[in-house]
Amino acid sequence: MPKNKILKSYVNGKFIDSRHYFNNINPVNGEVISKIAEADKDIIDAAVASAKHAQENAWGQMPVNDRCALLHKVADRMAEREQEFIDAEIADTGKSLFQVQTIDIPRGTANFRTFADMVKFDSGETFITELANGEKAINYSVNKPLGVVAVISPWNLPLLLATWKIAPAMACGNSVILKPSEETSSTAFLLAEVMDEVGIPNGAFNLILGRGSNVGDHLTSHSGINAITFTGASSTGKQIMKSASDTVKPVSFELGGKNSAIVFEDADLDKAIAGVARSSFTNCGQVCLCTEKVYVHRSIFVEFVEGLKAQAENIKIGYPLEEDVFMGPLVSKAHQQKVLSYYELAREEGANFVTGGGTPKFSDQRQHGYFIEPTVITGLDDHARTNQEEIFGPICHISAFDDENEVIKRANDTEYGLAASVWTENISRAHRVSAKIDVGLVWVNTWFLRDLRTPFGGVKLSGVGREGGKHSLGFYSEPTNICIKIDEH
Ligand code: 6OD
Repeated sequence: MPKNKILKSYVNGKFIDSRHYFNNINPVNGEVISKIAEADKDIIDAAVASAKHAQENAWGQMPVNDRCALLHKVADRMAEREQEFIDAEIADTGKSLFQVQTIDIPRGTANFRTFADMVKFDSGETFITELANGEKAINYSVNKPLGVVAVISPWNLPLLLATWKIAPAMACGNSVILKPSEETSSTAFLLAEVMDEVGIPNGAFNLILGRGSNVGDHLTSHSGINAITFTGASSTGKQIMKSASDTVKPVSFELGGKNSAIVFEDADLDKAIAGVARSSFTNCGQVCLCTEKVYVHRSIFVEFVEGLKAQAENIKIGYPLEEDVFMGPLVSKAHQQKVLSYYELAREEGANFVTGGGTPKFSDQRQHGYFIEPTVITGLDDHARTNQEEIFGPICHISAFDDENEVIKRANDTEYGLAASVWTENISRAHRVSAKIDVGLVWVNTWFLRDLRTPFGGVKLSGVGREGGKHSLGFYSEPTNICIKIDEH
């Protein structure tokens, strides 16, 4: 993306400028990548009005096959412009080419294709009703779109998480207003161009750019928004829930996590060490599913800690396009400061730093970037703040456990409940333990292996509702039950 490029909101089929701009920063070196034209209330109002109009007309009335064919075209055009999406995601986030190529961008197209296919085979429920007094009826349900859905997406997996919500929402016949994180607007802007190019009717997809503090509340409290879907911090989820409450909007939230990995004495140790390194340090720990607490059976504790230390020290940190780089910078200076403040807190709480704990030193432009070391710590109590609060950085704490019931209790001793991973070669133990962990997702001998048809979401502070497969179709539509009496004569 050229440095002087201005990213604009997209409303009713047009890109809209504004009087206020803010800088989009490259986290690798702190330089300005582009400028973002910040939307204001009038632009949001126009987006809501156009989304409603499209939903009631061209988009909402379109036969489902045509709608899905258009969403496939979106995926096809994204694939044609893949390199631009890759470049844009890397520029905004600094994440490695390997990750963007294997996770972020392929999921963008897969999200559209999956939900465009699924919705065609979605059907309502039917019941033949026979009452005790002999009356009969047939009940069936018709799934209708909710109307206008606000999609509020985060900076950690920008395209992946925006499309994870846009695709099913649009497949179900809703219009969408996307508000991406102000840190990562570039792939959202490209997506708006793609929607425009393939002929999505004006208003069916709108993009609002701006800082959450300026535009968020007006959008989430807007009486014309019929539902809100959000992935991000639990604290923001609480705010959105409050602002949505006046008009009792349905919400679907995927929020923070404080995820455990549990490594049993019967695990394949090499696989477990490599797996926990991946679950702790992928995307610099900036995935809500990342592991921050590791429980290892006492009999293999020392060996495990040594192994994870070696893995962490082997991670190459650097430029996203450099060969073998696994970790780029954190997304922003503010986030780097936050994660470093947790490294400091861990020190104050008495942690032993097995490795890491600071920032890598560079003698080129990267010294102005937001890099951080992968960090492994031990020695803290389960109730230390470091072990209770979501850090969202490349750090994990390892502690030893002695038996199964103890570790389940300790893993559940958190306000969060998103994901866990269990490492064991004992199949019964895998089933037994997984079912007892209070989270929405458990991975056994793997991590972040995704099937888009499965329920995805968290419990407790980690979220409200589930998306994925029929759960997404369920959230983005409203069933109307129709009851028809059948007369005997
Ligand atoms: O893979 C997904 O569908 C998903 N919702 C991932 C969420 C990651 C959160 O950081």
